[in-house]
Amino acid sequence: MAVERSFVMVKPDGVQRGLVGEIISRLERRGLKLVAARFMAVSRELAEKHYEVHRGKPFFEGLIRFITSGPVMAMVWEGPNAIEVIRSTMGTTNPVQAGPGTIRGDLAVDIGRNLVHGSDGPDTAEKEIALWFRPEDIVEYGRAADPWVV
Ligand code: RTP
Ligand code: MG
Repeated sequence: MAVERSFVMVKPDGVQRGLVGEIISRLERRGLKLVAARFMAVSRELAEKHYEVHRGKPFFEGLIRFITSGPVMAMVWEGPNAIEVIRSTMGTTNPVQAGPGTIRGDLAVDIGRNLVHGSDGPDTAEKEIALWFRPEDIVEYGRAADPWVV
C-alpha cells in the first residue's frame, strides 16, 4: 500500500456555497490527513498552468473564468492510495453520473460547477502540488489516528 499525496481544491462554487467544511470533513472522515492548506484567490496565470492539458478544448475559457471567479481552498492531502481514494470520494467529473455518497453525487448537478478538484494520477499530483505549494508549506506530522486507519 503506497502512501500518496494529492492536490485537492475546493473550487469557487464550493466556497460560495459554504461547503468548504463539508468537503474537508468528508476527506478527514475517510481517514486522509491534511498536510497543507491555503485559502486564496487564483490568478489567470496559475489557473491556465493548472488546467494546461485542457487548453484548446471548448470548455477551457469558461473553466478558467470559473476557477478565477472567487477564492478557492487549495490543499494537499496524504494517505494510503490517496489519489484514487480522493477521486472516488469526489465522484465522477460529471455530477449527473456521480454516485450517491460521493461529494459530487450528493452536492452537485452540473459538470461546470462540480465543487472540487483532485489530482488524477501520481505524475499530475506531483506537478500540481509543486505548482500550488512551496515544499516548506507541506507539514509532516504523525496523528494519533494513523495506526487506527491503516
Ligand atoms: P478536475 O480536473 O477539475 O478535478 O476535474 P476532473 O479531473 O474530474 O475533470 P477534467 O477532465 O480534468 O476536467 C476539468 C474540469 O473541466 C470542466 N469540464 N467541463 N464538457 C464540459 O463542459 C467539461 N468537461 C470538463 C469540469 O469542471 C472539470 O472538473
Ligand atoms: Mg482533472
